[in-house]
Amino acid sequence: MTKRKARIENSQTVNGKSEKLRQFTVEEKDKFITTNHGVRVNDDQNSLRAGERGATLLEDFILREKITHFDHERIPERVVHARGSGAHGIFKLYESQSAITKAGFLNDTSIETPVFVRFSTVAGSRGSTDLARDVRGFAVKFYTQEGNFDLVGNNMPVFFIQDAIKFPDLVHAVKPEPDNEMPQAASAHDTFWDFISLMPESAHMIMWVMSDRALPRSYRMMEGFGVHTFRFINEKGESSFVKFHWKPLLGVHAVAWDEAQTISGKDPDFHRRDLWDAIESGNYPEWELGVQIVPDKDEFKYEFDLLDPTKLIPEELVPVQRIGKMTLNRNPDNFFAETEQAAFHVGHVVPGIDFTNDPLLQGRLFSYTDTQLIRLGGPNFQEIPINRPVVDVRNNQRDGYMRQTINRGKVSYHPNSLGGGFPMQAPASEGGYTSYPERVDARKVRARGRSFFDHFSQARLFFNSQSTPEKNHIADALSFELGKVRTVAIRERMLRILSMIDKGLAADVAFALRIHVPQDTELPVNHSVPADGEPADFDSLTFEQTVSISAALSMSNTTKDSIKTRKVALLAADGVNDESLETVRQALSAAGATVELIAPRLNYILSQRDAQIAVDHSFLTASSVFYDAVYVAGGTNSVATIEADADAIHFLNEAFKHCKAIAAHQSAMQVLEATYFAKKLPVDYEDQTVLREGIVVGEDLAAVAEKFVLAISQHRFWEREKPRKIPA
Ligand code: HDE
Repeated sequence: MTKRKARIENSQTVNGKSEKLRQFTVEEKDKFITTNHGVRVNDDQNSLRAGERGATLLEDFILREKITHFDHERIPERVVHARGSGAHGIFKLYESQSAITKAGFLNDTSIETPVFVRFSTVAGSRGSTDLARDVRGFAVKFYTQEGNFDLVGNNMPVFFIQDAIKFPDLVHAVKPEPDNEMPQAASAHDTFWDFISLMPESAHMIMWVMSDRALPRSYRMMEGFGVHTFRFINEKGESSFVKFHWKPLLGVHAVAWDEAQTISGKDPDFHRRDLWDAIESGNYPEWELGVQIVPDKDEFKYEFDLLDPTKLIPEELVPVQRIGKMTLNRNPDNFFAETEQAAFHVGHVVPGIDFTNDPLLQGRLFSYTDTQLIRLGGPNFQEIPINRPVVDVRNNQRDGYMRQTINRGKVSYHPNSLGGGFPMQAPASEGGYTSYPERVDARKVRARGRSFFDHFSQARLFFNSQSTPEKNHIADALSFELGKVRTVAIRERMLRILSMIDKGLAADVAFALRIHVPQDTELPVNHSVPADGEPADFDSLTFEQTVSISAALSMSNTTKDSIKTRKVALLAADGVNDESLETVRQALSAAGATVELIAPRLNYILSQRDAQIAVDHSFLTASSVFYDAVYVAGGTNSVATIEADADAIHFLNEAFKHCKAIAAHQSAMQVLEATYFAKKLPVDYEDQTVLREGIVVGEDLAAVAEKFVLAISQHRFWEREKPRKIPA
């Protein structure tokens, strides 16, 4: 056994990172206030004054210190991904991957690797809403026994641009416009679509961002992707290409756009709260780590280029193998110290993982350290507790702002004799990182390969793979976004691009905007030129596709077998029938849902049997958009009160509009009849349990509960959205 292997095997601590963080974690219980220099403070209410009504004295070191620290509390927010939420957890491998990678944490199934994960939106500021239509960041720091590996990915498998040099342009275009700093956390404005309509390479990503993937129901219910093709290197030095995936065990689910906008006002922390609450209540979010492996020899086998970050590898061509599971099981103790100061870097790799020449990835390798230097204030950000690896750091780097480590001795250079030659270089057998010796024989050029020029085939693949409601949502999203664009020429240019993806889609959007799809206008010039000359027209750059529909791209094919952690609202008032409330509540809780009772007023309601039943929210503080489903309990008085409550009826109408499962006890039928949707549904509510389009009504409570659970597990009944549109 090599020393490297022994080092890994000897260090199987259960979340060693949390243990290490503990030494920096402070509790205040039973302690006196002190100054930053440890002097106990006798009066934290009054500054030192020249007399009770006199001026404050400069000598008041306690006041000065406190105010000065306060004045410096803010650091720059991340230039992108400013809004985010983090959590600690562990990663456990299912089966050794030693045949393809020598990375220790992917070789030994007995190791639990600590992780810290940060989810984020991209465009908005730190305080912006979680529910913006946007890409979500999905950044994972693995604290492995060979150093930190950061998988800095997104919830979409492709990106807008092919070359890092366009990133500042993309971000400038999507961020609030520079003259008036509007709009916040939104892509629905002229500069974004101006840029996109001139960048045909963004077509595929635009399909993803206009789809419901951009509106996750929860961070816990979204996929993650490494986006770029990376390399795995095994012990023999052999390389294979790898794409990383995170597959959520709860399935991939989204909210409706109208719902997202309401949530943004009623609870802009919706995703943050959801993640926090799930972990606090022991519902630990889980994802499986998946890999798509392409042997080195197959580099040129596909119609797309593996190095092009606007392309994915359809799972039909290369299946995703699930190799391990990540569980998030601890909330941070301090948002700033951990989540805000976490510094991810796509260049943090460990032996066994290497880069490819994807030009976007190559640019990222520069950007991430650079940005931490300004954001965290200097070159020692790796010493901040959340960023420290769990293994020792030894080198000859010294000094700089806020240096923590006290390096002993005279020697800070290598080679040296005065320090005995230490620290010394590690041979590969001892875990020293060696780069894959890829052969490069080329001329320096500023150009892209012709294999990067098919911009529409995979956009079409994505669109064609969607269910009808998903396609409708894409058309609606584009109509909304382009509807917010003021410059007509930009709308027209976008329609021309859409017509290259799908004529029907372009026609739908054109109809909503009441303009024609331009037929004869030239497509935007491709601003990049292939290495071998001028780009031909786009049609001749469309390569024949081997896959025309990919099931994995549609969220309608996701796991729908559980209601675990789903939030269900029970509506009731005084006089509620005890059984009709409790039977359904118990069935939902037993199936893993979180159930909350909502009533006209807070605190409690009195049931038919005179029991005091605790109320979680009133209609004033609750909203249907916080729930996945809603149930109306029975009982004459309760039903009469709910029926007469406009907020309760709005609650139900809105839940219907957002295509959620709705259930009621037969005796609460009159409440449903007071809604808009009762008139719209061709449902026969005779005395039987009905499950149609997600509406369950019945006398038999066990049957109602069972069908309701089934309906909630379907997530949404999108089919009812268009034909049964109601005002709400
Ligand atoms: Fe990032 N990106 N990015 N990015 N990125 C940052 O680093 C950048 C890209 C991603 O939770 C910044 O620490 C460039 C793709 C995530 O802390 C910055 C390019 C993907 C996060 C940066 C890209 C990502 C970032 C801002 C194009 C998906 C949040 C603050 C070449 C694979 C990490 C920071 C966290 C953050 C640069 C494109 C994911 C400025 C130059 C593609 C999840 O360094």
